Amino acid sequence: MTDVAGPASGVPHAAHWGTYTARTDREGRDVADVTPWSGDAAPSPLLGNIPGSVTHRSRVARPAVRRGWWEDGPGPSSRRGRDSFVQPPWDEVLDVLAGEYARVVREFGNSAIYGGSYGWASAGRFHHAQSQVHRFLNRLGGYTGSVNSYSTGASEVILPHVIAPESVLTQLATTWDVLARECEVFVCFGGVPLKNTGTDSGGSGPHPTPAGLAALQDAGARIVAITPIADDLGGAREVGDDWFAGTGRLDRAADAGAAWIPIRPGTDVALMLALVHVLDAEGLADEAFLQRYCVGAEAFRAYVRGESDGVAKTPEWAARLCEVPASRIVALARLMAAHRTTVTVTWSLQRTEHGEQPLWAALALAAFLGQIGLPGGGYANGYGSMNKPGLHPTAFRLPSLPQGANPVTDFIPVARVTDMLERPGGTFTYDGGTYTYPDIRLMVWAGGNPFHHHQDLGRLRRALGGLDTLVVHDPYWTPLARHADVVLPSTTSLERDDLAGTRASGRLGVMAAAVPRHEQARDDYDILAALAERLGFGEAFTEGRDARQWIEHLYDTWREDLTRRRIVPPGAEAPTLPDLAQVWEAGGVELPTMGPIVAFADFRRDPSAHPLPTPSGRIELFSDVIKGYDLPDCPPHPTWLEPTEWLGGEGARRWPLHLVANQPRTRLHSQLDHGATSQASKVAGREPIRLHPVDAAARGIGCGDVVRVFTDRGACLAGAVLSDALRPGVVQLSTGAWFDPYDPARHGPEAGAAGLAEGTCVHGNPNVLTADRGTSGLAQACTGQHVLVEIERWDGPVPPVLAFDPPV
Ligand code: PGD
Repeated sequence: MTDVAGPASGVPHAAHWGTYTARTDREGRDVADVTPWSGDAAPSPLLGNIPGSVTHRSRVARPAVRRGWWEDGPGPSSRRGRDSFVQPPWDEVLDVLAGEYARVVREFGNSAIYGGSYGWASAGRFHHAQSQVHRFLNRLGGYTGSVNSYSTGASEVILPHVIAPESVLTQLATTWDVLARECEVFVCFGGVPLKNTGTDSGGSGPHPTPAGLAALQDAGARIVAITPIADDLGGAREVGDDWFAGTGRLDRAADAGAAWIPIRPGTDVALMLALVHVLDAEGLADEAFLQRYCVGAEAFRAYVRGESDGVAKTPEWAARLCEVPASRIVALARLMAAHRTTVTVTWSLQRTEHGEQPLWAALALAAFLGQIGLPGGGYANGYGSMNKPGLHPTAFRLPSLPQGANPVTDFIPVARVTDMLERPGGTFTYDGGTYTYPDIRLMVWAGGNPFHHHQDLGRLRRALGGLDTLVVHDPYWTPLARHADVVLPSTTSLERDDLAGTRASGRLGVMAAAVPRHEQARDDYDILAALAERLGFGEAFTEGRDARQWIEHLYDTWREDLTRRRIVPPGAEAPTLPDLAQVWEAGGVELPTMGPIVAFADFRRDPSAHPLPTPSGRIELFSDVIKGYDLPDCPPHPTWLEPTEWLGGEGARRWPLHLVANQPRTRLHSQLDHGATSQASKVAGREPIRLHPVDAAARGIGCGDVVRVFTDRGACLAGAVLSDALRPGVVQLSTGAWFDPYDPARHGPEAGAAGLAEGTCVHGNPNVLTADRGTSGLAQACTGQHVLVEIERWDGPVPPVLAFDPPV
């Protein structure tokens, strides 16, 4: 494979956000510039974060151990995140850490190790950090793991009960070519935010979504973006009721465009129910579809009509909640019923309290329209949420590292991590079961950053204090690494060979090492192999292979399975694949992809021959299974449930602004926040927060001001940007600014003297504000998207951002 590139040469490489050629600097130690892959029509701007990232000052140069842990041994400590670090040699650190793994297993059992290690890490089929850790821990005898993701935690649990697994909805969504040809009305709850479509986990190839959406617009489809933020769909604008009131066939030339319905955040379910109410009341519901393809339509209809709870879900009822005029709701329902209509919901809507409901209510709406399974009509999930839905995927699985089996049965829904630490022995419900939180003593994290992804960071910080040991593998001094006891410097993907790929991209790409390893950084694989050796299962972990031999092994066995043994999905032909040397030479290999897809077409054609994988085999608008769970916060049919934090509730008197903490447009999550693209977006060195000019004026805030954003749970500083793309009362602060808690000793006492509380994130991380509560007792998923806040101009001394300055 690769010898590290010389200064002028470029090597093929890939990130979750795209395929590119990396050229190194004169010394060959860092990436000087990147050139997007020629096959990518819409390269992600996130590529701009890569140059300079390998040797950035925030790299972990050598192993580091928290002084208190090194000197006093493992145990609970309030010093995590505040202590200094020592830097013993690798071997010494590995010896002591292996001893600690052995101690915890001996004294408390394997379930006392939390190894969920949630996170995106970097692209790569072999060096995938989480897979490596799981393989290691399984060979150690197991660990407490996590289920589901922060991205789609609610979808992953509710959708299999009511239509199909989340992966089916996203992998096998109707493709953009079919939509452009057939779809007349595209109603998108959450819009189609193209900023998210640069990314897919594993290493994206082409990015066809912008062109797909443009083709739909060019074909004259009426696109309706229902979101508090207009630029969730580029070019969307507020329009009058007459825009929706077209009858007969749309005049594609005259009526094309995107309409913005600036809904009050968190109230989409009310709007969806009212749309169903109109369809039902006006005889526009497709009764034959409901009869043939659904169960539970009558119970759900009784709820919509108000027969079961005394409240009819009329447009007037909904208008009071979602602040969309009743006349507009009626016009939209009629428009949808008259045309080939797709209803789609972005993932962000389910990352809220009761996040199961918008998914289910949108499904019910699509079912009442009766177009599920028709080309260009029906129900979808996640257009605009990633570089996945609407693409032509490959039918073949990709090579991956075998992780082995985990003998420990304890687990948590991934976003319950703080609860678990706070309440060992306490119980929680999840998808119909009641489970007990284990007593965790050692936590290991590789390739993830809970100080980015988790909610209520103050609570998380306190909860981490109860551990005996926190181990973090990361290339960078992330906020999690700063809170760790043992920090192991990982290589970045640019320092190692690997293969990249996602099924949606239909490509397996080469990730060739571009530069040598930084300082004392090691591959996660080598670190874990060295620990495994010390713990007596080195051979079981490595199977006698080094990294290069593993990549060859994974590729060769995968190729053998597909080509010679012809283990391929039904209906797919075995592909022809070159050997690895040829793939390396070519920089990658294209895989055959599926043709145009119409989601649920087989089911529509013959629901008996192609039943859905739900208990009834049909779409469930009422679920007996969920009824049996008897959950107050997840009733057995789609239901409007008032969230704890929304602008129509009591809390809004004190916290009058609804903050949307969405995905950033300038980086992936918290990755490479120090990169050029991300840094260029900062305002006064902080994360930009967008406010409507009216809300800003009411608070005396001007563009570029530093503001303090606060709730009862915590506060952060951010840089103000005024924008009328937001509905008044709504503010937007993306996730991913590295958590930088104010500490007078580090940041200087002046801001504290002016009233800035310790722990305030001086950089603008919204997860100091968000509540750590699950979506419901069903999925217990992340609800970080929404929080009520207040904002004031910060006139005191502004502390420096120190998040990227290493603690040693
Ligand atoms: P990343 O910033 O991608 O965030 O949360 P996640 O933890 O995945 O973290 C990946 C880490 O991996 C980085 O620190 C990076 O340096 C490290 N890394 C990269 N390569 C390697 C490697 O080879 N080895 C090792 N050991 N480390 C590596 C993302 C999560 O956040 C997600 S998916 C979503 S969708 C959620 N969204 C929201 C939201 O909408 N709103 C809020 N408020 N909060 C959210 N959090 C969630």
